[in-house]
Amino acid sequence: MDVFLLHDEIGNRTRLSGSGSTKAAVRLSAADDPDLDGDIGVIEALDDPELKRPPMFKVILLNDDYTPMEFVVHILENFFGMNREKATQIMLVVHSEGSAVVGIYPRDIAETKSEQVNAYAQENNHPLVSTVEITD
Ligand code: TYC
Repeated sequence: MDVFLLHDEIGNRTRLSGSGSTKAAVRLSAADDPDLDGDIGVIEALDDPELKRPPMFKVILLNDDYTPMEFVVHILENFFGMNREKATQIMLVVHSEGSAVVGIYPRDIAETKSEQVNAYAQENNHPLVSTVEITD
């Protein structure tokens, strides 16, 4: 349930329920207060504490001395949807910096991708490893 604040012209604030996220002008009726009949108030939607965004997780690719560059590019194309140019650029970042974030996903997807990459590298006898970390 969303919560709203109704601001009337004399500074009173009333909590209301409803949905939406923008402010709206409302014409106050005599039922609210005869003195304010016809006046304009403003409804402000508050953040709903029950609707927090889920945490997101980074998949991080680690450098090593043995995995062929072309295999890393293949991984980035096939598991992370990068085109050849982007995959090559990110592979070179991992190679020179030691690691790079290659995707950000909800926890289950990040963990599944990381596990799939690690299993695929092992099947192909390469030491390539990815890890998962929560975003800041
Ligand atoms: N450092 C590897 C090499 O020189 C290439 C490499 C890049 C390996 C990225 C892993 O995640 C990696 N062949």
